Amino acid sequence: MRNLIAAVAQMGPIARDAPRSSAVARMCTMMTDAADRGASLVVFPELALTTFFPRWHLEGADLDQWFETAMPNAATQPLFDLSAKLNVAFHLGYAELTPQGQRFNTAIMVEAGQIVGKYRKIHLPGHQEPEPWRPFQHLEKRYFETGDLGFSVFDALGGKAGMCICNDRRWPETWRMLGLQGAELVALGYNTPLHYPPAPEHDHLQYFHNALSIQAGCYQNGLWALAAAKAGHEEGCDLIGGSMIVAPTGEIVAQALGVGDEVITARIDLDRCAEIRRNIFDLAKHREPQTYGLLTAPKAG
Ligand code: ING
Repeated sequence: MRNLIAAVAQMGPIARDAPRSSAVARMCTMMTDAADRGASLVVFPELALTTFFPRWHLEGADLDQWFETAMPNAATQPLFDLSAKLNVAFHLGYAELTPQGQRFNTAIMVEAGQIVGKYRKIHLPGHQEPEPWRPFQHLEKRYFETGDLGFSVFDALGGKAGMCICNDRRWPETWRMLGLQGAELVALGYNTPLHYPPAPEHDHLQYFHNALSIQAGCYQNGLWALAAAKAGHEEGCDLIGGSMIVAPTGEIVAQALGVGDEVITARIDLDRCAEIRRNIFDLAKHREPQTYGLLTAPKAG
């Protein structure tokens, strides 16, 4: 049995004018709480250092201020230091501005003070141009490039770990790419508004679609998921909570109750992936990729 206690640290709202230090302080408090409960990993949300800025049309310095040009940096060093002190690995989402001027919605996995995994969001939701009809914007396609690191799996926590970010979780390709590489645990963060302007008739389904996507991904690939929301009423926009830990069977083993800062934990056994991967979803034995050509064919037009 490869048991570990995993934690998901859901974060409540981050105000637009809140310094990164306050978000980091909140995360340090939750990492300490997780460590007190015996956790060896804690997962933080997508873009966890600041408010969800793609909800506004920003240009120039007003946009640049939301990005990290180095990681770790002065603002996040306390988290790296605490992680090393407590011997708790962590997953963190943030906006990355590279030295070459590229912008990505990025997540890292840090173990023993070192970055052991990095992922840049591939499925960018929202729109490129400001759309005034919307009560709030969702300009991820304007502010970020499509991730260029692919879906990768790396050694961490005594097993094989992978990451994705927010909208990625809705796409079965995300989970299958990680499953095909042997991922046993997938860490992810999300910022999901309750109101989806293009289809408001689906607003009441946001929690259901969140769980459906993650549970399906886990079951169909035989892996654990640790999903952390940025939640609550943030700068006039309600974000869903629903942070959860899901087993390879698809069962939700822990779930956040509120929409504020909240740590949930579960004892997970990475060896339980085999119950699925050696049977119903033995990918090597049962997949028929020669029939799946459409899945990777280039988009028409
Ligand atoms: N947020 C949302 C998500 O995929 C969204 C965008 C909301 C898509 C609601 C569909 C419905 O959870 C991010 N940041 O991707």
